Amino acid sequence: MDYKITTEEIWGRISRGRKVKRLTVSKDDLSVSVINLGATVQQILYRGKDMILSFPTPELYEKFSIGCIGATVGRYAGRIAAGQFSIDGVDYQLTKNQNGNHLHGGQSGFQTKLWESCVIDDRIQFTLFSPDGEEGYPGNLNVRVTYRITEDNGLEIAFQAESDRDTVINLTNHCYFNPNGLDASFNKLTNPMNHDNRDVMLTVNADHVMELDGEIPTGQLLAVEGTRFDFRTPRILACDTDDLHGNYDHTFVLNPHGPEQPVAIAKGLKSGVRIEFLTDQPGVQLFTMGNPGTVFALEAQHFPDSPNHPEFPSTILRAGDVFSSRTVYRFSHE
Ligand code: FUC
Repeated sequence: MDYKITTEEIWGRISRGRKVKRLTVSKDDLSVSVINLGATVQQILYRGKDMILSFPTPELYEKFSIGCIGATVGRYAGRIAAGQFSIDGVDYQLTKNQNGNHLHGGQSGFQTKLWESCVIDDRIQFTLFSPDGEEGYPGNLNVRVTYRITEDNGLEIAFQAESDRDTVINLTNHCYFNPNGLDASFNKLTNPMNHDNRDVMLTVNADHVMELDGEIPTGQLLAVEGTRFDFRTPRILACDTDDLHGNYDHTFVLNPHGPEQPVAIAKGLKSGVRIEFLTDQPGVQLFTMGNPGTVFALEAQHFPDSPNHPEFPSTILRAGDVFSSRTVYRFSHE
């Protein structure tokens, strides 16, 4: 095996003197650094180029945890309307942490936690215990996130979770990409001239996006045909700087696909780098950020507010069952 765990270091400290660990794994053209704060992907270097947005210190990850930069988001990634749902007639009230709704697991979502880490062969594994009642969720929950570099320059992310009571779960990774490469400092974002998604072509294998009422899905699906959501053939990912609504924060309903079939492809026109997204999840949330749309997240996950939409694939995790999902970011070059 020619992979290498090249570094395992104490990267710095956050509040209450807590230490943040950083681990790096390298193989072929890919080098990936992860930190135990939020089980976060802190850096992806492909052929020496930075593919994701990152902060240079752990303090910044703690301070701006709202952006979930590179992080593992949970228990429920995305929104749950009014923070309410029921399972088998039992009502639950979650914390309402955004515009009267529950977002990304609440104030103390998984992205804010210090996870336990260990190295198993060529994998880096993070584990977290979330107690019964945390943020209003039922069940003592054990979560595992495992990172591995595949044989073909992919970063594989495997999620697993188990609860001792029936609960809901929706886990995702929240990397912000630009296949043309980013400077390894968030500060560069303040200069809009630095990066531009006009140089990024995106393809998403989805005939529909979710209709929204405010920020919450109505349950209706909208055909992408003839809209700015039609990424079924490669389309420039850019937002119109004159239009505040030019950014994306929308759920794409993925067309049926096999686990080894990319659901989305992003191509950097300047760099010739291609990122293929593979997942077993039913949707991706496209979220663009910066001016103009400097970086984008494609969060592979279940649909927002699924616990209140019986017509959506279920996000219920039954006591004793194992939740598992897998997402891969695969890099190649022209
Ligand atoms: C996405 C969005 C949210 C939020 C977050 C950081 O999941 O749906 O609106 O801003 O990312």
